[in-house]
Amino acid sequence: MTGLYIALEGPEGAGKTTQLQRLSARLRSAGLEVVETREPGGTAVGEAVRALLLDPARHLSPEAEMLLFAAARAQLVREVVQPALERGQVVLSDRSVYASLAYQGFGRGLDLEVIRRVNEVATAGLLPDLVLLLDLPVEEGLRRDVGGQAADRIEGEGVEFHRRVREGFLQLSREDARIRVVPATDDPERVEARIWEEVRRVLEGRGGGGTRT
Ligand code: T5A
Repeated sequence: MTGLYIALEGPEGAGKTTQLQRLSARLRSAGLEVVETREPGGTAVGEAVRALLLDPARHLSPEAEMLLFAAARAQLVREVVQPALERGQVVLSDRSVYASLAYQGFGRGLDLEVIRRVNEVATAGLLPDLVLLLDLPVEEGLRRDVGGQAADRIEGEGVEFHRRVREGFLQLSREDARIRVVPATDDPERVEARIWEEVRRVLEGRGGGGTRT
């Protein structure tokens, strides 16, 4: 595979969607072909699963939740991510398998090794080449995210849950060199510039796309 697989991660309201659009524009200006996607979602099946996962009226067990995220991911990898990487395109994904480790692992308390094994099947061992972890205090992210809309099922978890998720992401970043922490409290222009530095470094120093575990 010759493409490049980049995921944006972070606690709620970190600015992933905003920055994904800005990064996409920069990459296109540099002459690269970009495929934008999101998790859960990005395919017809994945979007249906997303609606189920985020519906505040549903009560899902942590195990069912983890498996549904993995099911949506399995469809996305085969239908969108792998084909785009094979075409040599850049895949920009709003979230990835790392969200399952942070939310279902650190947040819900499921065993990280079990999540890894399930997702090994879901992703066929494909991991992002680069994970941009937009980090900010949980309270600030939740404040930004409100925007007059009702919280989805996961957003609506208590602040302690979201603190465990943030700490989980930071712990993962200390153990995994593909995760780069980008402070997300600055204004969007500064965050964008910082992200571009990270991506340019990877573009300059790399060969093939997507990393097999
Ligand atoms: N999930 C997901 C799991 O539990 N397990 C998994 O495996 C996966 C894949 C859906 C939920 O599913 C969970 C995580 C989530 O709870 P999501 O759609 O990514 O995932 O949900 P959110 O994280 O809530 O994403 P949001 O779209 O709400 O937030 P973003 O994308 O991080 O932030 P964005 O860009 O929409 O910005 C939010 C607000 O802040 C402003 C924006 O204008 C907007 O109003 N903003 C800034 N304000 C000030 N300074 C900046 N630098 C700003 N950047 C953006």
